[in-house]
Amino acid sequence: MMPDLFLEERRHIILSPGAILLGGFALNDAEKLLVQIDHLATFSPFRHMITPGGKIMSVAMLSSGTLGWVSDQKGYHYTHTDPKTGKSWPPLPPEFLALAQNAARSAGYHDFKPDSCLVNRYVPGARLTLHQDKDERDQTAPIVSVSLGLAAYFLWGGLQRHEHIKRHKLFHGDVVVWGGHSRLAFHGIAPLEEEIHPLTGSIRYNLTFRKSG
Ligand code: MD3
Ligand code: FE
Repeated sequence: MMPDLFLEERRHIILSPGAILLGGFALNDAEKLLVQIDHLATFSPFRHMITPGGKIMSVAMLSSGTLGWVSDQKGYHYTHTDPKTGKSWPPLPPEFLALAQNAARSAGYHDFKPDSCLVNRYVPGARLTLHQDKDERDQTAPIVSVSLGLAAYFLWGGLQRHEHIKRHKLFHGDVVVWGGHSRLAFHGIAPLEEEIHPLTGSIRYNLTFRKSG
């Protein structure tokens, strides 16, 4: 019999240097995470932000934590208050924080202290074009991402936009810890396919935990 330890390890895959896939890491927590997302949305509703170029994003977003990521005509930045409500972003739910810290620890980051969780909501056709995450003050901290609901193709390249793009399908419950060399890689999400997930219907959610301030 194969010891469980090895079954666990087989799900830890290095996608690229510094990027560790923890396959199914959030599966047991998924339903309570989805309840928390609905709860957060009653405080800070999902909205389609405007890119600095004036386009409406196809992905709807909200934030929680002391800082929230915002895009508007002025650019990308982090704010303490939700521009839509004028109030603080809702605090990070303890379940969110525990999951993010456990995932980071499994990937070797023992003192990950995220202050922000961006929740992205995709419907079929929604996508995220190639970009880098470089609005965070401390870029040595990893980013932890959690995929829920419909699966999507994650696309990523190198440190320059023109580099070869690889793709990997991210499924419900998958967690990826992006640190080291992968932290500033170009990445995006291909247009979501038309499918139905038993827990979320035609929706994909992605949580990204960051140390932003
Ligand atoms: C690779 N979100 O919110 S998560 C984003 O699925 C974002 O919604 C995507 O890219 C989503 O900025 C992808 C995976 C992810 C997050 C951050 C990264 C991959 C990353 C930072 C550096 C490299
Ligand atoms: Fe990103």
